[in-house]
Amino acid sequence: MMSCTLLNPKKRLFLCLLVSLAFFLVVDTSSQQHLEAKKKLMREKVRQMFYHAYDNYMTYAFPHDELKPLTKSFTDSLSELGNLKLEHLPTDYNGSAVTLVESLSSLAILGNSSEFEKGVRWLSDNLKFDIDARVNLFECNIRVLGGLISAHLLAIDPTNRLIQGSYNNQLLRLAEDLGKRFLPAFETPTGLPYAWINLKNGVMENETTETSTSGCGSLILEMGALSRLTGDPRFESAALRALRQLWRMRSSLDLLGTTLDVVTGEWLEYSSSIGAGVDSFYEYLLKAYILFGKEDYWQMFSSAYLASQKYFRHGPWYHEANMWSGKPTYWQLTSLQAFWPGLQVLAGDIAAANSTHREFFYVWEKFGILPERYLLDHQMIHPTMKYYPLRPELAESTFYLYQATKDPWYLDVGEAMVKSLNLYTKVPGGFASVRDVTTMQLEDHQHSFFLAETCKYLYLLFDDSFVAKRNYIFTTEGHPIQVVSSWHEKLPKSYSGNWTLSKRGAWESGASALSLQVCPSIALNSRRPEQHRESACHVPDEKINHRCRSNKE
Ligand code: DMJ
Repeated sequence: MMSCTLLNPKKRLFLCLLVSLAFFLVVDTSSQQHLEAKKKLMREKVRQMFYHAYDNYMTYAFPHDELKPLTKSFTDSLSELGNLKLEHLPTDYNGSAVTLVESLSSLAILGNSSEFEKGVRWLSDNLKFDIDARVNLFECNIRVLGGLISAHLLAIDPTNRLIQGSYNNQLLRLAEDLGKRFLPAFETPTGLPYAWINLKNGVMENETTETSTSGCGSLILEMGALSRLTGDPRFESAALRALRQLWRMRSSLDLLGTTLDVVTGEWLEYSSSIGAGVDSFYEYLLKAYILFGKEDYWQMFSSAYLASQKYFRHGPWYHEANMWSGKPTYWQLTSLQAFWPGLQVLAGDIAAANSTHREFFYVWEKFGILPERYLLDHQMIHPTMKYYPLRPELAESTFYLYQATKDPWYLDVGEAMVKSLNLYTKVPGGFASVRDVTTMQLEDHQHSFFLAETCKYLYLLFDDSFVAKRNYIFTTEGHPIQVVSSWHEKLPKSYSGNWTLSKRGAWESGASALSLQVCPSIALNSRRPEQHRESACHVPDEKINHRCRSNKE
């Protein structure tokens, strides 16, 4: 080959540039090919995980609610959630197939139309809610109502081709039946719903009046969607009334407590956080704004979000704080908090999301899996809450961050998580929860959210074709609901360019909900233009594309 040095300087420069360009192109193409090969391999691994969990459930637990993978038996969690002992259930009660309901949207994402259709047919013929069981409203809403609504929307979407025969809205009818059974829970002086409801008999005598912020503040996506689909406004207005009441009860710092009384409307637990008992309240404010385009949701979210950044955030960590004084209460990481970076991605606060996610992954790596609680002030695991019940939150945030940044580091995180899950939690009968992450002792329970969320988010991390095609938001239980302009009352005031484009009627054109990122600073400035408040958002990234690799960056 001719050497560059034999040519005149101009030609030499040109040739050298050409050679370097070719070199970089080859390197780039091969690293791209490497990335694609890795994604393919990983999505197959996650697919196998899903089917290992699903097939074992179908073999040993269906039509009961959840699988006990160590003993290859079942548990009826829907009624267990209601503290109802199995022996007190009606003798003909065979469970509500919660894991099947929760698996439908994942089956759709995996493209398994025949299993999806089989599930829909079975549920249409057999699922009944006329049972004397006391269930938790929040859990039943996010798992069963949300699972049914999402599967119904997927079933009627002609582009999915999930149902070959006829489908006559059976899942929607079931959802409507369940939604009506929820309504008596909202008949309180405050409009805040009871945490527990008997599906057959309504609110039971001497029912507890205590509930949590997430328990009554995370119903609007499912119940709002149910109203839009059935034309019956009662579901959405009950959930919205409860949400507004909750918001009215906030402190002057825009903080909410964790537990409250639905009859008196008084706070019972003043310690406030982004974790257990509150988490999905924040999530639903932003997602309701995206799904329904109501400015109110945005105003509530932006104020609540800024307060969370002001009073809970300490570097990348989030401690708890007293809702009245804003003073720190507990310095602990709870595993549910790991959803927060995903929410921050939706809100456009990617730099903050990145740094918090990194710390959570650090704790995951330290123990091999994420413990339920980790004491930040002592840098040690909580003495009793050492368990890991196959939770999805870190996988969820990893998926969102990869979507936002395309930084391959997040694929490595997903790969490490898949490896740990297979190493520590896979057993012949499915996937088992971990009782103690310091010994990896297992517990006989495969929660339905492992199929609804953990496997789904890991799969979407390595294969995002489902979200690339259409515009979805995911409920707190990971069930996709398509964002459609006809559900929007009016164009939101603060929106990004992509939002405007999408509003031109081309929801199908490829914009994903992730491209609808909006920033609180915009809304705040437009709300009170006279008073500029510093937003926690948009901390300028030192590196382009947010490709930070260390905490310092
Ligand atoms: C899920 O049921 C939902 O994500 C809920 O919002 C809280 N977390 C569990 C799984 O960890």
